[in-house]
Amino acid sequence: MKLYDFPKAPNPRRVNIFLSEKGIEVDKVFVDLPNGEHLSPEYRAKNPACDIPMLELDNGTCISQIRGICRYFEESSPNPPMLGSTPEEKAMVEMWEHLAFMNGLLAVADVFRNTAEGFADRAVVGPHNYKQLPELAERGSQRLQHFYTDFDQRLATNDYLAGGFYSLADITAFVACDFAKWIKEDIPASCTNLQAWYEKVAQRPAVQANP
Ligand SMILES: N[C@@H](CCC(=O)N[C@@H](CS)C(=O)NCC(=O)O)C(=O)O
Repeated sequence: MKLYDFPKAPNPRRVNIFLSEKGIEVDKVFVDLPNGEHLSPEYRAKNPACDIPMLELDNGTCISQIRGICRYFEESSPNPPMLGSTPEEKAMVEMWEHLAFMNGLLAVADVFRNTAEGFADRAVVGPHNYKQLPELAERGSQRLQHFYTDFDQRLATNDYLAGGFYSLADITAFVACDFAKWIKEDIPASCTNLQAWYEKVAQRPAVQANP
């Protein structure tokens, strides 16, 4: 089994933290993202979505998308559970992980990818080229501020995003907060619940092992 990885990027980091939480070690294949190795015919043949991370099983099956990869490991190594244990917990993890990805990580990505010079024709991850749209960067910035205030509110009455237990939802939201530092839009001082949660998650050995 091999995990195709570029550890500096936010999305692969989500899987690397998840695996560290579970104590799972996997052989890694470094993919040179800045030089476009993920767009090469060889990589594309394995993963037509042309993104990273991607898990290749020993039988040749290739799994992309972090939810797919994490689901594989959750089913094959259930402890500690990172996607919830009961039907209700599992649903809450799905819900908050999706919100964290959509409203947090993708909001930052909209700012970053629609402004950074290196992404001139690569404003959207994937096999197709899209030009940058400055309005999307502006909107991404607004959406990020709402992500901060909405998640701050959730954490006013919950220890973690899905409830009283730590999960992939927290990993995705935490990585989104760190990714926002790339665009210099850190957690606002007024979001005290979110800040306290951030500091608590930052202490976890699995997070520290994947800076
Ligand atoms: N929806 C994907 C997101 C993966 C993703 O966006 N990965 C980025 C790295 S952070 C990537 O592959 N970028 C390739 C590119 O910029 O062309 C998932 O859940 O796995």
